[in-house]
Amino acid sequence: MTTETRLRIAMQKSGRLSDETQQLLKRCGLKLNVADRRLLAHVTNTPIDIMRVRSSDIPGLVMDGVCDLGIVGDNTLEETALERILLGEKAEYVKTTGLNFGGCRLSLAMPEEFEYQGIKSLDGLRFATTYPQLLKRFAQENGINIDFCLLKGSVEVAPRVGLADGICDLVSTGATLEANGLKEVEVIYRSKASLIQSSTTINAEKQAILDTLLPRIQGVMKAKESKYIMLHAPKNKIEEVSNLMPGKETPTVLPLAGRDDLVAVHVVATETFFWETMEALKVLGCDSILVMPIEKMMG
Ligand code: PRT
Repeated sequence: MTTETRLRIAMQKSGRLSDETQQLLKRCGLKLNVADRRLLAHVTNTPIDIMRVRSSDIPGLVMDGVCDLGIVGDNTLEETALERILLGEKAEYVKTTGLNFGGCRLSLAMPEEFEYQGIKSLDGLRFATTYPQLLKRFAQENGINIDFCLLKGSVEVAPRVGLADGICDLVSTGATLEANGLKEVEVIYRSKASLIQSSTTINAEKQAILDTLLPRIQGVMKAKESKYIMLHAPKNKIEEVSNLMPGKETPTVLPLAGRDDLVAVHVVATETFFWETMEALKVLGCDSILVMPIEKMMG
């Protein structure tokens, strides 16, 4: 158990996950100044330090207990865990909560002209990748032999320069593959950012900080996915209106001053609120329909 009383969180210094991670921590009420170039940023209103590092270093820092928490893509986490297991190093961590950003997939992609006829047609081929462990696991699970060459960047140029037959890389929109004359043939892993926790026991002071922080993180995530909906509805259509509302919350029905025929309906929708639902509500005689973002949520 450590004697340190400030909770330490590892996050990506700069890159695809850094802005969203910073916003998440700020929305949890943490005041942090990450404008400077320091590796360790102090949160000024809570005993928390933020360690700003490369994404690929985050899992190891948490697994070794150097940081208590980390925010990292599942792809990096799983790759590091597999590699550490192979090397006989510590690979334990607790996945505290999935976060709703950083979504992508790790895919196998081949040149456009390649005739793909199922996984077996990849047998014996060579792939350029930053994720050799996830690639090897996929090959083993599917009973094929795959060779790989390790590249830390510009993976997509490998087939064109004769370094590999195909690639195994992260994809989000697919634009990079298309721009390089490649087509996605198999998704081997789906990833999002996650909050991970060290499996090392922490002291009571740190535990108390963690107990405050975790519900806040979950609250911010829940709020991000939810919408607050307000509308005016005919009094005799309340049940039909409620049935159209996405999510599981029971609507609040309020009287409207001077109107016996109309009521105000307020509801928190936890699923996507589509234009089609708004149109269906209009058909039922609803108007003044407002859909608003929610900043924070608890309970
Ligand atoms: O630099 P550092 O060591 O911190 O890590 P990194 O090089 O992995 O950083 P970064 O910022 O590129 O990625 C951080 C994390 O963001 C990844 O580990 C994923 O969890 C997540 N993520 C989400 C992505 C993408 N989407 C993504 N599209 N990471 C990389 N890409 C790249 C991909 O490698 C390819 O080059 O984007 C390109 C493809 O994008 P599309 O939209 O054209 O398909």
